[in-house]
Parts: sequence; structure tokens; C-alpha cells
Amino acid sequence: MKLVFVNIMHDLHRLDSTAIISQPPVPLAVLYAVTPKAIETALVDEQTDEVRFDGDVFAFTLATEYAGKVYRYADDLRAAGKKVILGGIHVTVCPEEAMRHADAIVTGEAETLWPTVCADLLAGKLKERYTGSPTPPSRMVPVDYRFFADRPYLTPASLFATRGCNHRCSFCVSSRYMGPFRTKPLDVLEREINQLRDLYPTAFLQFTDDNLLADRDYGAEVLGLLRRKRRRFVTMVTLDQLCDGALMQEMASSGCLGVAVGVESVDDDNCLSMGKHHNVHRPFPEAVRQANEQGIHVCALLMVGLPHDTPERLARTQRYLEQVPCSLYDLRILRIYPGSPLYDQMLSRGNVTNGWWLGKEPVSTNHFLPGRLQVHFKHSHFSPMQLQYWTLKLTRELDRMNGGAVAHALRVSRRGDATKFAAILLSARSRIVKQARTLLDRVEQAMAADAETPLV
Ligand code: B12
Ligand code: SF4
Repeated sequence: MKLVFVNIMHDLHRLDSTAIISQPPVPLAVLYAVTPKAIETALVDEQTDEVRFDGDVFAFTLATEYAGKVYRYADDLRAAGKKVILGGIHVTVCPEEAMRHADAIVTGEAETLWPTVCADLLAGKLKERYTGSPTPPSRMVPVDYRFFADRPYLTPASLFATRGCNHRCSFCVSSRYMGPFRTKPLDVLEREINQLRDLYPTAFLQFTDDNLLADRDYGAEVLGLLRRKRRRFVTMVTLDQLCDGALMQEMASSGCLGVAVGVESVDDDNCLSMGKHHNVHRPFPEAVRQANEQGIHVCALLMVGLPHDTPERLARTQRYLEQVPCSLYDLRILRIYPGSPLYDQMLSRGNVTNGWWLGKEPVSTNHFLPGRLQVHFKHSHFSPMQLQYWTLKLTRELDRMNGGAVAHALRVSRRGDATKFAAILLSARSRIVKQARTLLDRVEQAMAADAETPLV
């Protein structure tokens, strides 16, 4: 029996920080590590492979954004007599929907349950639904990165040390559905780091944790391990962590090259309305400067279309951020994912349509834009086109390439002795801004043709 793990991409455009990251689908490798040897396995990853279905059973991982695309593949495969198993965050949140497109679904974290699913599969007794549970640290096994062979990911050395998050932002699904905050045993993490060093000796480590440093004691142990291993790394941090000078110093001395920080909005009322209390009253510009002093680049993650956003506010945001020395700005239109409190709120007000991810969009948008710029909700101060316009405009202005941006990147990296990383960042920034400029021209033309939608 041949089981194929499949990672489908929502959209292959690289308009944000994905211009510097393309990483292996590690969650599927977690399952591969506990798949019985009696089953032959393979991987199809749309990021690197042509999507061809050669096998008997297909196990797809699913996020909301591309659920419709996966369901179409699943329906075709089942019509051709193949078996389909679906799992991942979207299946966990919308199990009834997923069951209509699968022979079996698995909700929640799956590695403790996966051997049972495989045994049922081999015995021809697959059940319709399996309910996973948060994996306890004692059952966490090292990811085997040989699963990805020599696929050319931009950031192949992707790993995670923790699961879950101690915050509860209202737009976030994973922190609510995927169990409490847990930490991977350090010896398991060390084995992964060793394997990654052997497979990709020159690659920096990319931590994909929701909140790697949520537990300071564990965080200190991880940083100590990275220092001992002399591994360079990047990770996400929360804004309060970025503002903790001592923590950032510790990170720098442990080999941190850069952090992505969930700023979301520079306006406190927006952060409060999203339950992002840890972002309120934070000296963001000063924290970025201090991180830069330590040799750490900062990528700011921002959302466009938060409740208090208005055109005036976004113009002010642009002026404010132009004074903050971030190496990259990653702007995304707000997404309203099922399972989040925000989704329930918007649904009850009629501002989002149940099932938007299946193409039932409540609003008309510029369909020539890549999927990640589509708009799925109604905003009180913006039309969808205006949200797209502002996202592209802010990207174009904030990620603008000029002598100052180059000098800044090189200066930060000189302190961290990592000019190669600066070059990666700059080339990503240049690609992002070029795409934003081209798409913005098209949006402006479309808006000019639509007299009812003024630009601002
Ligand atoms: C790393 C990461 C990425 C990486 C890599 C993703 C990957 N394929 O590995 C990158 C940057 C590429 C990425 C991209 C995107 N991501 Co992302 N990502 C994450 C993140 C931070 C960690 C994922 C992870 O490794 N978790 C650890 C593993 C062990 O847990 P897990 O993924 O839940 O997997 C377990 C179970 O879900 C289950 N499982 C998972 N898949 C399958 C499949 C089968 C067959 C079975 C049986 C079980 C199963 O078993 C696993 C082991 O226990 C999560 C947040 C999170 N904590 O989950 C967001 C998250 C999954 N991403 C999210 C989003 C929105 C995206 C994008 C759509 C963003 C965008 N607009 O482009 C893209 C889509 C990518 C695509 N395929 O098109 C959202 C999804 C929300 C939703 N409701 O759908 C999340 C939850 C973040 C959030 N808080 O909102 N992402
Ligand atoms: S800090 Fe990040 S991972 Fe944690 S709840 Fe908020 S958005 Fe989700």
C-alpha cells in the first residue's frame, strides 16, 4: 500500500515574508515519523513538486484558505477509487464539512493516534472520524527531515520547540483548537538540530512556533542549547518580548539573526479589540532600534482591515512606520477564520459569509489579484478594493528599496556578522516591492474605471 502525504499551497505568490521563507510541511513529517514501516510513503509538496497523484491513499493537510482546492482534489481521487484522509487545523474546526470529502478525517493533533489510523487502513477498517488529542511532551518524537529529500526549500531547516500559545487573540484559531502550551523535551529538540546541521550545514534554523518564548525558563534552555550548538536562527516573537531588552540581548548572544513580530496595528484600540493586550502601550520603535543594535533584524507583521482602521489612520500608520527601522514589513488583509471569536462576531453581524473559503464570497473584489489579497468580509470604512489598495500601497511604500534600506540591512548584519542573511532579506524585499508596484498599478486602473469606489 502506498500512502502519499500531500501539501497543497493556497497561492504560490510571494508577496510578503514568504518571499524569504518556503519551508517543508513539517506537520506531515511528524506523521511520517510514526507511520508503520509496512506502509510505503511518499510526499507531494506543491511548493516544490508537480502535483501528480500516484498511490493508493492520500493524506492531505488542510488550512481554511485552501480547503476548497483540496476538496476538489479529494473528490476527484475518491471518484477514481482512491482513499483520502484529511487532517489539520481546518478539519479540526470544520469536521462535518471535511467528512463530506474524505474516507476518514482526523481532528486535533494526530501523532499519537496516527499508528491506529494506519493499522485500520491496513486492515481495511478505516473509520470515518478519528479524534486526536494534544500530544504530551513525553510522546513527542524527533521529526525526520530525510522525509523531504533534497527539495529546494528556501528555509529547509524549519522546526518547532513548543506547541500552543498562552495568548488568545480573537482572530487566532490555532491557540484555541490545538491544545495548551507545551514544550518539546530538549533532547528531542537537540536531535532535530543535529540532523538539520548534518543535512543543511549552512542553513539558519527557522523556528515556526506560535510563541517560542512563552515560558521564559524553557526559552532560556532553548537559547542555551542554540548557543552551545552555535546555530544561527530566526523566530517569531510577541511585541512584549521584542520590548524586553534583556531577552533580546540573550537572543542575540544565542545566534538570533532576525525576528518576526506580530504588531498587527500601531493603534492600541485595534489591538485591544482583537484581544491583543500584550501589544498595548509598547515602545515599538525603540525596541526595533535596540534589537538592531544587537544585530537582530525585525520583520513587522501587520494587518490591514482591523475594526478601527480608516484611510486616515492607515495614512498615519504609514508615516509612523516610515520612522521605524524594520528590515521588512509584511502586510496582510485580515482573515476571518472559522473557529475564532472574531468569526462568530462578524457572522452574527452579517459581515462575513459562512463558507467563504468555499467560494461563497460576500463581497466582490479584484479577482486578478493573488488569493492572499482577496477580501472575505465587509468593513465599515473600506470597500474591498480599498483594502487591497491600501495593503499594496503600504507594502510598496514601507518596503521601498533605496540606499537607506540597503545600508540599514548591512549595518544590522555587520553587528550580527551575517551579511548573507542581509542579502537574503534585501532580495526578498526587492521582489515584494516590485510585485506590489505592478499589482497596485492594476488596482488603480480598476478603481479609476469604477467611479463608485474612490481610491481613499
Ligand atoms: C509554520 C506555519 C506555516 C508555514 C508552513 C506550513 C506548513 N505546511 O508546515 C508557512 C509559513 C508556509 C505557512 C503558510 C500558511 N499558513 Co501557516 N502556520 C504555521 C504554524 C505557525 C505552525 C504549523 C506547525 O508546524 N504546527 C505544529 C504541528 C505539529 O501542528 P499542526 O500543524 O497542527 O499538525 C498537527 C495536526 O493539525 C494534525 N495534522 C496536520 N495535518 C494533518 C494531515 C493529516 C492527514 C492528518 C491525519 C493530521 C494532520 O497532525 C499534526 C501533528 O499532530 C501554524 C500555527 C499552528 N500553531 O498550527 C500556522 C497556521 C496553520 N497557518 C495559517 C495560515 C492562515 C497560513 C496561510 C494560509 C497564510 C497565508 N495567508 O498565506 C499559509 C498557507 C500555506 C499553504 N499551504 O498554502 C493558520 C491557519 C488558520 C486556518 N484556520 O486555516 C495557522 C493556524 C496560523 C494561525 N494562528 O492563524 N504556515
Ligand atoms: S500571540 Fe499569535 S499565536 Fe498567540 S494567540 Fe495571538 S495570534 Fe495566536
